[in-house]
Amino acid sequence: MGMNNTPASDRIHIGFFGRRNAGKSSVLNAVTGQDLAVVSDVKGTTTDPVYKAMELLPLGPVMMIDTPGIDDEGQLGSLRVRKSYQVLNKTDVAVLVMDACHGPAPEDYTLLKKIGEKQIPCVAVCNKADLDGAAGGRPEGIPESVPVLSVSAHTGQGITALKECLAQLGKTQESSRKIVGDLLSPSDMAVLVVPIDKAAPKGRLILPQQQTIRDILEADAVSVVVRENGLRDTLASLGKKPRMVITDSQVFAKVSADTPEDILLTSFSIL
Ligand SMILES: Nc1nc2c(ncn2[C@@H]2O[C@H](COP(=O)(O)OP(=O)(O)O)[C@@H](O)[C@H]2O)c(=O)[nH]1
Ligand SMILES: [Mg+2]
Repeated sequence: MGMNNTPASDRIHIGFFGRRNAGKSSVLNAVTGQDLAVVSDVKGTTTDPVYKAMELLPLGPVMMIDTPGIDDEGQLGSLRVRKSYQVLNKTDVAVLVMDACHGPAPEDYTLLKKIGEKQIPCVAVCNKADLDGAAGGRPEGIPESVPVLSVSAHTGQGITALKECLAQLGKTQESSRKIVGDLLSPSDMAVLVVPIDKAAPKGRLILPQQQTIRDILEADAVSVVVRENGLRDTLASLGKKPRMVITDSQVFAKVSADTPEDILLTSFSIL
């Protein structure tokens, strides 16, 4: 599949959040090098989240999301704030944009708390570092797990560092979604041991087994599926040594006895 037709669900979703006029749209544009989002000094210009699928090097296919301000007021404003918070449900990596001249406001801390609860990897940026009133250093009360960068959407200061940070946060997020794919190289072979006993559902495999097979295929690796009694003969007859054996934990002891020590052994439940 070409990069351009990567489905939205396979893209790392990067959401830009923050108060009105902090420079969310400007920082997003600086990171992408494109004028994707409308920049304006009129507060509340972005009224709906804006999605843009693109390639972001060195990360790969991403979905960039610009959001309305999290401090918008009035009935319409609070609707916009709600829309921004809804974007968090689809966000793999969050960027909190703050104005370095103002520092974090209560809305920023509330958002960081929500991001922490959802365990979304996050980077905070203090934007407008080019201005005289910009504070340097790390603002108080930002969780230690959140890196803080000083950037300027206008001069480009710190934007490369931000891209590298996004790539790193995106990569950890991506590998945490993989089951075994990150342990296998293309054309590696994995042998899956699936007992067909009374406990097995009729006519199908259980979801963890299906997901593991799918993940192995996505890694361009090969899966061989056998029942526990067929493992020893299968391992002996395969032309090449498999990289790993993945078994149902019910038969772990038997499978362990039948698997040579130089082949990795794990179970579906561990994965
Ligand atoms: N000096 C300076 N102004 C900026 C910077 N980034 C954004 N702005 C200005 O701040 C205002 C709000 O920017 P915008 O990106 O629309 O903010 P948003 O509401 O958070 O999306 C605009 O007038 C921008 O030109 C920056 O790095 N330096
Ligand atoms: Mg905006």
